[in-house]
Amino acid sequence: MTITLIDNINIEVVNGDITRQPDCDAIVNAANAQLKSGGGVAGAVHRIGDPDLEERTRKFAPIKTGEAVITSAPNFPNKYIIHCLGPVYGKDKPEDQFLKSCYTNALKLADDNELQSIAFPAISTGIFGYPVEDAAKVAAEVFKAVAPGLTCITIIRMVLWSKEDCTIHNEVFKSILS
Ligand code: AR6
Repeated sequence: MTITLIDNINIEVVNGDITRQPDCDAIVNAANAQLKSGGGVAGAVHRIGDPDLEERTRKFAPIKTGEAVITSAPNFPNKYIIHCLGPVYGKDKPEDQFLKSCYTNALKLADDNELQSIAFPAISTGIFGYPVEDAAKVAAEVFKAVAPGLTCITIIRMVLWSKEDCTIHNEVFKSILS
């Protein structure tokens, strides 16, 4: 599904793998504080990028909840990887503010680096336990709020690993962004 926001910014929702988005300038990693390999997205990203990727992330670690850092993307077709540390649901409160910071900081980094396209996984909704529908609302609200201030980004893609999460994002994004 694609929704066109103001100023020709397209929001896309797709079912797929964040490591297989060759047409995006940057992909986002749902990272851990140490910016190392782990489960889920971080595992998939580092399996492809390491050892070079860990060499690039090392100097930024540890990062704080809600923070985002940008590195090159060794072994990927993308130019950059933006690493975000999402909140652990039930622990890092208020969770919605931390999650909002992740999306806002990642978009700002991408735009400051003059990127046109960025792909996000559903940060915090795996191992960190954030309910998918609530997390989708946070992402959509950030896209709506931040879009008018972006100068370079024209494509923001949400890449959902499961069909069910994709359906939930389609519904939430339609109601907030259409
Ligand atoms: N492409 C897109 N989405 C994916 C992929 C993939 N290849 N793999 C999983 N997902 P998670 P978090 C979905 O756990 O909750 C790690 O161990 C997944 O179904 O990757 O932010 C790190 O080291 C879920 O919907 O990230 C951290 O310690 C979403 O991506 C911790 O987990 C996020 O799941 C971060 O937890």
